Amino acid sequence: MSSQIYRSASKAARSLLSSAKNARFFSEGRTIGAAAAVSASGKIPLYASNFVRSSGSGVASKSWITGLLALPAAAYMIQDQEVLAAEMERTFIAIKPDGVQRGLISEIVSRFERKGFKLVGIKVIVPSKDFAQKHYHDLKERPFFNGLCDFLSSGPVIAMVWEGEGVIRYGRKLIGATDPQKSEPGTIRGDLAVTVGRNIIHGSDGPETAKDEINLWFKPQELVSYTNNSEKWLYGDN
Ligand code: IDP
Ligand code: MG
Repeated sequence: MSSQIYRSASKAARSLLSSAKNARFFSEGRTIGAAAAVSASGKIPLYASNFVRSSGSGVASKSWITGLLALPAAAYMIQDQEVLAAEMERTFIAIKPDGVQRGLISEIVSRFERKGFKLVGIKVIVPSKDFAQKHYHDLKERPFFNGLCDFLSSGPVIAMVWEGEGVIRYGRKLIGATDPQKSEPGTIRGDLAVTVGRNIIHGSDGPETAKDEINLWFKPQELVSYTNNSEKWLYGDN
């Protein structure tokens, strides 16, 4: 086997897997293709989603895919139905009733979108007070808890799940400090809000809360796993 083919295949696989810390298989009709990187011993040690539709529009990965196709059939595998998909980090983001009423939905969505994060779930919901109390359960001892839950349940909220490398921590950076008086200019709260009680947006503060909040607000079938065409321009090691 050509060592050049091996190098380019394993490099592509490494770069993809580095941005996909946890990976899992899933089945979907419209999936991207998957290819196996082949080790020097001829075994098949790992699979990598190549972020290219099986119809083959991906320029970036074309050379190593072509290389793999030239290998003996036993040494590679292209799967259409079952692929290894990169499972990226996800966070829960909500535009609170003040952000919705002030017409800031598109402004906020566009900041996450332009950064390069991917929207995988969105809905308009008026939470009940009971639901708001569940969402803010860790603040139940705070003096503002009751008013906060009244407020969150006072009108439509845009509930969203955003996906991308580092989205939990960086989502908080985009949002800014809890108190808009202390948020840096350039952040959502810094640019668009004035007081802590009306700071327009919520974002999960860590991996555990992200998981819990996504599960509280969304059913699994309301979230969509898909490949965005720009991913090959957003992710990659040099
Ligand atoms: P975070 O939204 O930045 O994560 P948390 O401390 O989790 O901030 O508080 C949740 C929400 O509770 C805040 O976004 C804000 O709307 C509200 N809140 C926090 N501190 C105060 C306060 O001192 N007075 C009134 N509301 C507050
Ligand atoms: Mg919080």
